Amino acid sequence: MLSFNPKSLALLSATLLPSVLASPFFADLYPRAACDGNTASTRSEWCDYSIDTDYMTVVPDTGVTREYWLELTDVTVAPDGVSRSAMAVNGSIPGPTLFADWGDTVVVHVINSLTTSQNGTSIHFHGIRQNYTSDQDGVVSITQCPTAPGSTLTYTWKAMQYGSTWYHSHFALQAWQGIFGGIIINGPATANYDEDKGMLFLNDWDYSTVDELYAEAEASGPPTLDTGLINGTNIGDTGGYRFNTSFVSGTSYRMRLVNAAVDTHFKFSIDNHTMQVIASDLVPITPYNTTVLDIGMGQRYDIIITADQADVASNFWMRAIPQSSCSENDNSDDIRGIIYYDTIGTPETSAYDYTDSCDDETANISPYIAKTVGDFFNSTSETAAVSSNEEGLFRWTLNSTTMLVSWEDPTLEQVVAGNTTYDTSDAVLTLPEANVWMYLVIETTLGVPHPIHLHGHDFWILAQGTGTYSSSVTLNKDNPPRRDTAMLPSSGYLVMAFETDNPGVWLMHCHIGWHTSEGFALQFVERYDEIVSTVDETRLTDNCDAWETFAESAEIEQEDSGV
Ligand SMILES: *[C@@H]1O[C@H](CO)[C@@H](O)[C@H](O)[C@H]1NC(C)=O
Ligand SMILES: *[C@@H]1O[C@H](CO)[C@@H](O)[C@H](O)[C@H]1NC(C)=O
Ligand SMILES: *[C@@H]1O[C@H](CO)[C@@H](O)[C@H](O)[C@H]1NC(C)=O
Ligand SMILES: *[C@@H]1O[C@H](CO)[C@@H](O)[C@H](O)[C@H]1NC(C)=O
Ligand SMILES: *[C@@H]1O[C@H](CO)[C@@H](O)[C@H](O)[C@H]1NC(C)=O
Ligand SMILES: *[C@@H]1O[C@H](CO)[C@@H](O)[C@H](O)[C@H]1NC(C)=O
Ligand SMILES: *[C@@H]1O[C@H](CO)[C@@H](O)[C@H](O)[C@H]1NC(C)=O
Ligand SMILES: *[C@@H]1O[C@H](CO)[C@@H](O)[C@H](O)[C@H]1NC(C)=O
Ligand SMILES: *[C@@H]1O[C@H](CO)[C@@H](O)[C@H](O)[C@H]1NC(C)=O
Ligand SMILES: *[C@@H]1O[C@H](CO)[C@@H](O)[C@H](O)[C@H]1NC(C)=O
Ligand SMILES: [Cu+2]
Repeated sequence: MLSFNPKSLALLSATLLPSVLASPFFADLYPRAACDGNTASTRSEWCDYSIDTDYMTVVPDTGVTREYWLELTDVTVAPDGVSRSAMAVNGSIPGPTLFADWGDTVVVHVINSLTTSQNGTSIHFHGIRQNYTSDQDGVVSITQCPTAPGSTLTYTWKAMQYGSTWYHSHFALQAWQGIFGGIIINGPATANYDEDKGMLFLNDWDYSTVDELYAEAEASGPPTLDTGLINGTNIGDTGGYRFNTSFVSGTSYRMRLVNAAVDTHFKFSIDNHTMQVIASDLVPITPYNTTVLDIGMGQRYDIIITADQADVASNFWMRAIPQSSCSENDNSDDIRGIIYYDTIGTPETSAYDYTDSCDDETANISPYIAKTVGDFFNSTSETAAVSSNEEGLFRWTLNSTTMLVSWEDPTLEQVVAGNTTYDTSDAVLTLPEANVWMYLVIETTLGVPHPIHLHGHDFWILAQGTGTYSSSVTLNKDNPPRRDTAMLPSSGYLVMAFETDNPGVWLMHCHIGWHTSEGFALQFVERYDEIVSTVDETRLTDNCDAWETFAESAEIEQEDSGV
């Protein structure tokens, strides 16, 4: 194979041509190593690889390890001027962004210093495939015990995909107390852009903590939240400031959107600008243009915006608009940021028209690396519903089962112990057969949409619609959208497919925080016989031992689903 190293060429030209230093390529914000595989005008390239490489089967071996330390603490914050208690990673919400190159090994040491709240923790790397590394998936009760206050747990995984995602706590409602941050894995892209603006988090936010709100959520239904944040900031009654970023006319910018809300579906837009969408979750797609983008909880979109509106105005609103079809927010019209060309001021621009809805972008999405879905080897369906438990608290069910798993007894530990039976409330589906297609239909007759997230796999969306699913519904098997989070429409169905190509224990759940805690989840025990050999047993056991010692002495009670 002809090998050509653009990095050495770039360095050579840089020494010869100082003007190159001012080019957008060098203006990229991020530390890069191994493979500086592209420039503003060659984003499809990546050293010996490219956007045409089938990243699902081929991964560069960079030999590089990226090591991070993340410390979780109890904090008091005032992201919009209003002060409340929260939790943060290294003191900030969002926490620090983790950077890697495609093919790097990522090592993250998570230090639990939540000594005031006495909360356990775990960190999940959302959408990361965890190929044969289920024990690094960071889900309490499933792949690990909670990490006790005062303890540290190290996660190690290979960056087999590239693009934008996030890490977040997978312990109780802690992700929405502020324990989250971005992950950027550098790689090729399906369209060119000049500069990378990095992560852009969309959050809902309340002046009560999520733990306080949960009491209301499970007793009387989802609470109306006070407001929302764009990348951790907004204006409130007593202060704050708006997220803002400057544009240079003619330059194109990449932004990496994440919906990190507990219970809000957003439509995102920038007045008078068009967004070119290049990836959905960690999947590069054939680019398409839109002015209003639907983003469900847990979903990500990589967008490119060309600064081509300087003659219209200097200041434009960026908007994250909660959709009232899904949930209520008291500050729906004012979750905004500012894009400015010259000097910052208050924008006077108006919003694009939209119809309130919690739609998915499915119809627009065509994965760039095309795949055909094979016929199913196994298939099943699950009906989502809600009922009240003995205490009169809401619990979500899938085929009448609400997940109830124990922090101190993770499924992986049961598998390591050789256990082959599970309690009904573990909500386990076993997938013993290797490399076959599983189809799963999720249905609901209730008028509530749910963002469904699967761990350890990207899944293919074979069908998604309203009404009752029947065999007359056409399944799209010819390169349908694939991603890790998709909407189950209200009073409708979602038909997902995935290959049993990753031994492990994998959670599937609704990404609405209240619903996860209320048991809207199931787990796949995939290729049981091969799981044990993928587990670092000492790490698993030591972390559980520390948790048990702590939980006993602090008399910790688990009141939620366990995930
Ligand atoms: C996933 O891991 C398995 C086992 O180590 C390996 O055979 C396979 O090649 C890996 N997949 C990719 C895409 O690297
Ligand atoms: C986070 O804080 C720890 C110390 O608590 C520090 O060692 C580490 O470098 C910080 N990490 C990042 C990514 O800033
Ligand atoms: C975690 O900390 C919060 C805030 O102090 C508290 O309300 C909650 O009960 C704690 N949760 C657990 C499970 O320890
Ligand atoms: C959003 O916040 C993260 C974390 O602080 C930061 O890395 C990123 O640059 C910010 N995004 C933008 C677009 O400024
Ligand atoms: C713009 O953002 C900066 C922080 O990056 C902040 O200090 C400033 O107040 C913001 N401007 C407005 C008008 O909100
Ligand atoms: C989308 O917008 C970009 C940038 O404005 C433009 O270059 C491209 O041709 C547009 N693509 C489509 C499919 O309209
Ligand atoms: C800016 O956007 C608004 C709302 O979509 C539209 O009415 C207006 O015509 C646009 N202005 C220009 C100059 O394109
Ligand atoms: C759930 O119930 C449906 C309808 O009774 C049934 O067809 C399906 O097999 C059940 N799924 C599981 C995993 O038991
Ligand atoms: C094995 O599973 C059964 C049923 O869920 C449970 O009662 C038992 O405690 C488990 N044993 C171990 C060692 O996890
Ligand atoms: C098929 O899937 C069901 C779960 O829906 C599981 O119980 C069964 O073991 C699977 N069978 C095979 C052969 O994979
Ligand atoms: Cu839900």
